[in-house]
Amino acid sequence: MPPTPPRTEVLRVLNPATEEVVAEVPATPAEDMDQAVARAAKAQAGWAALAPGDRARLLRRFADGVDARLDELARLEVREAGHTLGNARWEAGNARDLLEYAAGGVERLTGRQIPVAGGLDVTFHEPYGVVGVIAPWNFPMPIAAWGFAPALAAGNAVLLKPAETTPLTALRLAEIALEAGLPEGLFQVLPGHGPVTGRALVDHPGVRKIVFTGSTAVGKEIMARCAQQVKRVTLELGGKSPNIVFADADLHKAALSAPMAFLDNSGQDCCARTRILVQREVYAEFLDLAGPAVAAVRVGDPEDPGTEMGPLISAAQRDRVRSYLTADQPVVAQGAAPTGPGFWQAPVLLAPEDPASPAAVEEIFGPVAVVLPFTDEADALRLANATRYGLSGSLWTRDIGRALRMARGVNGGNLSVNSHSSVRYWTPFGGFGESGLGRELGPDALAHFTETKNVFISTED
Ligand code: TXE
Repeated sequence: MPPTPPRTEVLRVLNPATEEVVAEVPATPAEDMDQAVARAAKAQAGWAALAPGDRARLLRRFADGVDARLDELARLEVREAGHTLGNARWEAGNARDLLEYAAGGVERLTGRQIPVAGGLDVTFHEPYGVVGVIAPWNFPMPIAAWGFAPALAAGNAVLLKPAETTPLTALRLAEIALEAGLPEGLFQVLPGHGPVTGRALVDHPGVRKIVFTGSTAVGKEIMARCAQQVKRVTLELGGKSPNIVFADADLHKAALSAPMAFLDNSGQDCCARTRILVQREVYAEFLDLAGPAVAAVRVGDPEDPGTEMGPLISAAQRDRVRSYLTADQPVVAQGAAPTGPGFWQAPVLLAPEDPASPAAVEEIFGPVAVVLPFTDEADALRLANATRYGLSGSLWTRDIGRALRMARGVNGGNLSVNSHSSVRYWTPFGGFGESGLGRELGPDALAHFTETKNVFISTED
């Protein structure tokens, strides 16, 4: 096991728009994991034994508690993550919706009866027991909820480790769960450092499944560590999603929606459409429309209702983004951002000559996209699939045959035609290739938190 790096005992939460300290939260030491898992296991036994309707009722109460505090949660998210207030309200609403959706699935998590000779064969969905959810900072509430809501609904206990920079909404959600009547210990939030608290959660033998959203590098490490115990793992990792615009598309719509398709959440979105591929015949016209739209995006105070884009999460993230903005990259459009305190970065659209340059193939996770021309469908597909990722993608065309051919050809788990929509809590979400493993959300969300057990009952005398 590699040595554990030294870490501070307190997580200092900064407001990314002002750099002011919002809170200081104790980091969970690795030694606390045994106790947390034991408490969770104890609570889980009673939780799994509840009548499904009773479990569903408690989860609905949890959802109601979130709903009643939507504005408070959204404002907390603005302060710890720098999200615009509109986005943060959507995020709190998404956590509520997930809880309601998962509650609706409790009574529908049914097994099957399979025909056999000489008896009866039935399947059961057995909860894992204790599940670990490791959440990122880019959508702290929704992504945590994608794990904890279906996991709880399926009869598990959950230990949630939020990201170092964004523990506050998670802690508040745990309080709301207790107020709603969820048993003590069933849903615990363990703020802490990834390589300490996160690793202890991954390595603990009492935790039978890990759901991780974050970087591909850490995802690979977690998968390797889970393999030591054949621990179940779901990974939602990075993306470098294409936005493919054909000459026959509604060009206005495609070009004017392209900026926010990569700038929403300051580009810190695994589904961000950061590789804009445009058919050569309309390339110049597309840039004439999209370029000014990029420059016009209002970047500033996240609490101002007119703001479209806030700051980046941290100075480290800003520096990482800037490392891609090298002098040799042709800039075709650039916006403006505040100066002074806060982790600001203006929107940038690059037109690299080399489609394999780092900016064109690596996840930047900031307000930066590249635009590249293509000749025909085959060329578009070749460019679209020229990354190790495969999370999302958009296709703009009026030709339904082409839309379907392309949708089947692009390596990506979540594609949209004449739209940039990727995430709906009732449809499956996940990646191809190095974008992840397994699926979240959708009709099978609860089943992903269970083992299928088959039981044969003989009717022979
Ligand atoms: O991610 P990390 P970071 C991508 C994005 C971003 C980059 C780096 O490209 O620029 O990753 O972000 C926990 N064992 N995405 O450094 O480190 C960590 O504490 C167990 C894409 O913040 O992967 C946090 O809770 N856990 C993305 C979570 O993992 C560990 C969302 C994510 O942190 C750990 C975020 C370890 N050894 C970043 N090390 C998406 N898919 O949406 C860290 N963690």
